[in-house]
Amino acid sequence: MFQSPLPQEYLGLSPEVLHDRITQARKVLGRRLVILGHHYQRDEIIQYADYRGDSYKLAKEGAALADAEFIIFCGVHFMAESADILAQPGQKVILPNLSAGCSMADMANIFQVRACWKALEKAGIADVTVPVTYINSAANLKAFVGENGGSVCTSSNCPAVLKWAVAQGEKILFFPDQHLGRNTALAMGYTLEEMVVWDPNADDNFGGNTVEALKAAKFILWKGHCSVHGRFTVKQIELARQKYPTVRVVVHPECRQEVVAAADDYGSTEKIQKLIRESPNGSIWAVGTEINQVNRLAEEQKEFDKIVFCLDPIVCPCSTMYRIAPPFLLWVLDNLVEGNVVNEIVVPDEIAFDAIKALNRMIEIAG
Ligand code: CIZ
Ligand code: SF4
Repeated sequence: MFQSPLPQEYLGLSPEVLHDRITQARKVLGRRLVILGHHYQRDEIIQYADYRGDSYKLAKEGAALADAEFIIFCGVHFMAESADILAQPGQKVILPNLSAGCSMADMANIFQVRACWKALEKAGIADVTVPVTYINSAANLKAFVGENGGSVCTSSNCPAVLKWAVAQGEKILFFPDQHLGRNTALAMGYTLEEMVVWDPNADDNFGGNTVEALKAAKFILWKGHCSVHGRFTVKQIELARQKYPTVRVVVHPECRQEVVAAADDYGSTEKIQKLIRESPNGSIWAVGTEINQVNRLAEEQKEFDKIVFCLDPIVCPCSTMYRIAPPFLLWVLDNLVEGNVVNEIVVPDEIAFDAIKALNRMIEIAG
């Protein structure tokens, strides 16, 4: 989405002035406001978060705070959309910078997904296929899934959702992240031979597959990926093990299959945090996820003599998360103080109607 430039007065403010003014505006707004911060946000933003978490936990937390009129979501666009869908009537969800998107979510759009579904219909397999979308997707894809009997999943509950899905139909169409789909299906005991990749940019009408291959597959995995998690390699894991023989390696399931296989464990941001926090004093952790979360865990766990470091020696922030910068936060807050709501994320009712079905299905399956 397009973000217009910030007014001149917000450019060049010192970190101290930004901090004072943000703090003051939050005081003025009091309990009318809640600020949510995703684990991948930088320290200069996360310090203001009333709640921290993954996208789903934050969306639920915002909605549970019925007295909060304004929810400022410091995260990326699809997260603010989910928060709006789950919000109470009257709550307004605000994304401080509209250009904070997610490159993975952008790898599947509704036209491509509809075209894929049409091809599955042509192949005679759409009616036995259950669509599952990762929460990292636009609201209209969640609506598509809701309309077609499928479910949303997160990186925490993907195994439970896929287990449900295989009981519902013969095949799963999983988008937009091929890696989360593949890693989870492999952990469930399925083999690579039972999976095909759907390339939305293929020259043919069948995502680069033959109709026979689509008919034979159990999982049709959308060719999408996360550019941050795609950076982690098996080589980095080997180097970490050489340097620290007792290291435990944990990576996110958006990493490639061979990286997940070479790690000791894998999981969502919430799981990574839990594993490290609950490990014995003195543990050493190499982590394959976004750098801001890893650095914060490293800092927090120092007092327990734990060493926590990122597998990628070249710093790898999520560049779209990074677009939520303090001047943008101050600008939306100042506007709220003056009675203006800027950057509100509103999912149209006709989309929210079906998207909520897919989100509620996930909640029924996985809580
Ligand atoms: O759902 C989220 O917040 C994402 C994108 C990742 C995770 O593992 O929590
Ligand atoms: Fe999207 Fe990857 Fe950034 Fe997560 S880390 S918001 S999947 S680009």
